[in-house]
Amino acid sequence: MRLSRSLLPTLKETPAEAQIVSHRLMLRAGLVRQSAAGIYAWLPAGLRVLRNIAQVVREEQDAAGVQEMLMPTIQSADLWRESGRYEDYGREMLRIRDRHERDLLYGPTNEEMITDIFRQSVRSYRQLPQMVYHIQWKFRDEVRPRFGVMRGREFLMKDAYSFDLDYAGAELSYRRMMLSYMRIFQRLGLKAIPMLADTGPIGGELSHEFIILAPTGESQVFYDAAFEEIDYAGSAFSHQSPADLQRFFGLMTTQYAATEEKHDVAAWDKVPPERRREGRGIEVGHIFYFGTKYSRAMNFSVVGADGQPVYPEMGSYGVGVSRLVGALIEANHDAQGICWPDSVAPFPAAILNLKQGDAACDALCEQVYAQFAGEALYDDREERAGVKFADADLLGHPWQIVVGPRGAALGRVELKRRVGGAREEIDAADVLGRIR
Ligand code: 5CA
Repeated sequence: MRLSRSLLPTLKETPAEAQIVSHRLMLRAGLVRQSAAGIYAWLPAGLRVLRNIAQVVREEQDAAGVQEMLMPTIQSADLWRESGRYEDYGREMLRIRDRHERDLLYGPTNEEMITDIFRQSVRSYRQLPQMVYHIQWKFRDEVRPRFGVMRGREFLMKDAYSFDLDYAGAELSYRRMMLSYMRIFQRLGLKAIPMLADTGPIGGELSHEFIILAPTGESQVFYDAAFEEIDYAGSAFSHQSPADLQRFFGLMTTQYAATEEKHDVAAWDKVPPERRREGRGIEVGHIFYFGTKYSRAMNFSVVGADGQPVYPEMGSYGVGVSRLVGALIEANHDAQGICWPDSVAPFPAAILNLKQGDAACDALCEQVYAQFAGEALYDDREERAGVKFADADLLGHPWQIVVGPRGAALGRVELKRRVGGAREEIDAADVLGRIR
């Protein structure tokens, strides 16, 4: 992308309405713009980050055997009347009426809809177990939308649903999903810890929240650093092996981790002091096992092996995709701006032309830009070097490629790493190879 013709409106001043650092930086770096309370437009650079996060989620869900699909945002109220949640959900639900006076709603979650879809198409025990997911916008009319995309009203969620024939199967699905989540968060460079949680409006018996530490988190959390030492993405655990999943789940539930509401001081005192991690936490994911709550309420059964009806055991599993953009910034920034991890950065590198209009600089920048096939940000504006450096730091590209007249004469550029600030001078032809 050429910055001179990009919708990348950076701000020098700190917007007054933003209370936390990620919200301030998202506005200043031109990632989003608010269009109404808790409702945001995603500008090109912000959308790139959102898509990169969704892609990591997608790859890990696919690897765990979860099938991708896409359900609509608008749902029929009748489905929610079947489960009883149309009344129960309360004022967080955005209710809509169409021209035929039919009651609709903007989906806050999809348990009813997916149960209906399975009810229409799955008849036999032979077709289960199955897991599906989609990445779709949700709407919750939060009382107090705040902190930018962290607690929005319209937000992007990955939600998955599992259908099993019995408790043992449902337990496997739950554990498989938990492993998939730990891999997702590890790939995003986040230390997210699973903590036993309340089930709230989703309902059910078993639930874990995935929480990362950040000073602006909404609740106090406590955990054993042992969680941080496990390599979830490596080959230690396989999704396919029930024994591996059991060992994995054992590790996740025997080490100490709790939110304020579930904190047990006596158990915490037994964790060696050097391994205690304590602070404010942001919830980036939440998983639920709720058995036959929806399959019974909505009368969805399959014919079992013995010819008798079986109500499938279900679970649902959410990741806050748009919230993760904010959470990642909370975890990765400094006084100058954002420090994107390589896995989600909008661009791997920015090319800074320190003397726009100088024939040698312009030519060398074009040569480097061509190496990236458009997938770098070329700062080709007629601006002072200081402005370009400040904007590149604010936007947080993992690499900065600095082209000035002295180096350009020799075909050389300065390569700077955003985190740590290490610099080296290299031949322009070697840039892409060096970054990869
Ligand atoms: N149906 C279940 C699982 S699919 C469900 O809706 N779970 S949830 O309510 O816990 O939401 C899942 C995730 O969405 C949360 O962990 C959080 O990361 C994200 N989320 C929830 N509410 C908001 C919000 N108002 N703004 C941004 N993200 C949100």
